[in-house]
Amino acid sequence: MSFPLSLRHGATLLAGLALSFAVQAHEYKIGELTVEHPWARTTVPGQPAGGAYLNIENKSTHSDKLLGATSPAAKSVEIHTMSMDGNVMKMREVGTIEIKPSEKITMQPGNGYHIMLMGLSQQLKAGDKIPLTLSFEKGGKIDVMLFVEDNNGAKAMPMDHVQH
Ligand SMILES: [Cu+2]
Repeated sequence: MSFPLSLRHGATLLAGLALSFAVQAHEYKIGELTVEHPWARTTVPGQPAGGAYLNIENKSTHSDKLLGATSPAAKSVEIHTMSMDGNVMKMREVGTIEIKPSEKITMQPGNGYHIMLMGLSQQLKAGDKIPLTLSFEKGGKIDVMLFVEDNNGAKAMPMDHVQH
């Protein structure tokens, strides 16, 4: 499923991202996989879904695959991608992400991959820490903590994932 998203909002989100990286950084290593700075955007009261972002680096000589994720804070967790289709930004569920040897996957609001927390059981507030378990084909399960961070983009488009 996809729906149009204005470019102007994408630019606002990127500005928010730059700020959030300056605030905090944390990372997790399992084997040759490194998960950097998992974080989630704040949500407004009643918002059913939220976006989460992290970077995954594969330092091994073989490919691995992110198969999915779970969180006690969400009914389900999906992996999505956003891309440009002419002047329109579209998003769709991708299911899995392959990470090739020496490749680094970066997630950010407004472009490329992101993680969707569907059916949130709570409002995500700045400063909250939300557990997330990532499942990799070869690397197995990695437990990380999403740091909930406020950013201007979250306020600019609070409903962006409601229509999935
Ligand atoms: Cu999405």
